[in-house]
Amino acid sequence: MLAALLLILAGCSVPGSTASPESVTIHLSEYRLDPHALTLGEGTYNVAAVNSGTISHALELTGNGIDVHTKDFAYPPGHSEGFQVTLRPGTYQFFCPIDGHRGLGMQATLVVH
Ligand SMILES: [Cu+2]
Repeated sequence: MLAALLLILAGCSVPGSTASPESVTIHLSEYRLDPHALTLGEGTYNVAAVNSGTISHALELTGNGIDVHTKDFAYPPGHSEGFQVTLRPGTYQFFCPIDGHRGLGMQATLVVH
């Protein structure tokens, strides 16, 4: 049973697979995003934003005609929100939309090719 589950999970991350979206996890803390630079292939992704910090944060992704964000523009430590996004080749920016947090370092560059 466990082996079968692992096979299913592995199948989801095969490059070029169109069966289901791949997952990307971003950790939010004061005042950074981890990872702070990402490179992905084009496709549809489930982005999870985990608040690993000690104050409220959120996540927004803009660029290449896209502007998506977590349901809440601020959610507390220990909580996770996310969104699904279809990415075409180009350059995007992840950032925390809370006033001032982006300037303090809560941003990340995403390159899609
Ligand atoms: Cu923040």
